[in-house]
Amino acid sequence: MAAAGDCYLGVDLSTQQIKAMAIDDNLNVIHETNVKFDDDLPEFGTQGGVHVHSDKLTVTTPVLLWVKALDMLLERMKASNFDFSKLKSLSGTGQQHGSVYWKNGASQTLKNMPDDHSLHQILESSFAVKESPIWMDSSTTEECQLLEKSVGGPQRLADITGSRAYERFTGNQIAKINKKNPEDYKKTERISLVSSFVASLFLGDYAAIDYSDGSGMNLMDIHAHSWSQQCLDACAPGLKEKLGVPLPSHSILGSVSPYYVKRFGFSSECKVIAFTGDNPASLAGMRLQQGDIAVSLGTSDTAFLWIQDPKPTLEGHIFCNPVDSSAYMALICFKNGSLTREKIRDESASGSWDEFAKALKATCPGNNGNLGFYFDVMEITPAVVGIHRFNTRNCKVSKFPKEMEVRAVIEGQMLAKRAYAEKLGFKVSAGTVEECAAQLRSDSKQGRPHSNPWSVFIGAAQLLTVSRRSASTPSKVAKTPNMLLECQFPVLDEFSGYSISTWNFACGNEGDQSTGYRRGFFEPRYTAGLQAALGQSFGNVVKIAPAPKLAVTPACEANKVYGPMLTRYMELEKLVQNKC
Ligand code: XUL
Repeated sequence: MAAAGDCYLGVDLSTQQIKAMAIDDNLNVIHETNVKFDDDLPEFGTQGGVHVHSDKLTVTTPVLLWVKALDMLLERMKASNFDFSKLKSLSGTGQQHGSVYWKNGASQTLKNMPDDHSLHQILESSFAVKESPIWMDSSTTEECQLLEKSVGGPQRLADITGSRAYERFTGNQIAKINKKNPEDYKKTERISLVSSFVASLFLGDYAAIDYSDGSGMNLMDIHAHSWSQQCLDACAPGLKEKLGVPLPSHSILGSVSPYYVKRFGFSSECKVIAFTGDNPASLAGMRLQQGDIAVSLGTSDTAFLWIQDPKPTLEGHIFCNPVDSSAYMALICFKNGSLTREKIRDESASGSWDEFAKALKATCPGNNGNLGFYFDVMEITPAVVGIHRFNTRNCKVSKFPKEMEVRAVIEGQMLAKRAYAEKLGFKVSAGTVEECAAQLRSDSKQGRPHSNPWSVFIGAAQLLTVSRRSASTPSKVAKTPNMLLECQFPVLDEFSGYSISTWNFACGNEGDQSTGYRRGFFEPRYTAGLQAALGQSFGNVVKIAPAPKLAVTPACEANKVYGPMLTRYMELEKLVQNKC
């Protein structure tokens, strides 16, 4: 039973910052804090939260930066008089694929943390690998080839794990560490994902990897929900023991470590619920249902959807679903997201989102046939690097005028999302635009989430047609839980590196695994907490969240422009791929 004043904590460890948000039983966000890695922990010398190595392919973050960031986060909460004793449970999310290598003996250190020391002091020598590989790394091409070969090819690997081999996927990262630094691998007693690493810090013990984030490793059999021995063997010896047994994403892992009880005043009853990946958490928090699609704009952009029958292909990924362990989600990840948009903002719009929005307004959908691919770093979807601009005659040009450049980056990014989602089987049918608008209106009246997957892509046009903003102010609109339309288009000028995250909020009904948890919802800058009475299912939990609101009416003419442009975009993409 919920008691007066109970609250729930969500923690998100993303690429550039760590954030915490607490909600109460009435959905009120009662606390928010963050620590920005570059600004608050300059001693680690990161840029955008990462170290890009001289090969330009290896990308890491010092694991002790993350530990120190958690110290700082909790100290900030304490300094602002946050009452930790009211926390009934906590959970969280992490950037996907990144890995942490706990040194032999670290488990004992975790179990006996002295409360008069910071986590950073206690864990200073607990890691076998000091620089954790993260999702931006693309240095493991060789390991990927070996893994695919060892299981019978890329499609076979996708059939087992949901994805062909990807450089950033954890199994390939582990294989690289085992190959390049075998001593470090030998010294490792446990490997965590970023999500299960933060859970471990709270638990004072190794936390299980959850099914959903575990699907981003090229190691898990997504049908059996267990490690694939064939994949493990291909990556490194003795890996099963180092990974522990994966669990459903809503598992209650135990109570918070006594360290937090003594140092910060947590209740010793406060439960730690499995943490998961940022994208799976976004799927949950946005209340996606089958037939929906969402786009998250962050350091990486992602498009994701709920699916029942997974049919893994060579593009995109299938992950276990974080809400329903018998279902799945598909995800497409684009590495050149907000940093690329910001770069163009700085170069072509005087560093101002207002100027950026004006430039969009000043140009027309389709950009008069000018189109661009903006891959500052090696892209994931597709694997291409460089900036490639084409004029209306499909000739490569080295420069666009500033306003055209602004539109080209946005149109290029949105067309890619639509193109790859269509490759996963989505279709825009005749009349979708009109249906979409009507549907959204009636959905919001009925209080159920949006249901037309194409709203967002049809809206590629809408995104660009800034003048067609709804009358609502962006902040008002974006307070609703579905960021899909709300954030995607109207607040374009506010995108400055936020990722959308959702956090699990647990409650203590251990007798009922399927229902004993809560989830909280978080979106950039605007937060809305979700909660429910103890023991309710996820569906019930999210029912009481505010209904989505229509933010933008898709422009009917948009599809006429972007339909043909999409075909052209894919043809030019082939050209760009072959030249790279
Ligand atoms: C998804 C991916 C990124 C990270 C960013 O596969 O690599 O979206 O999760 O945090």
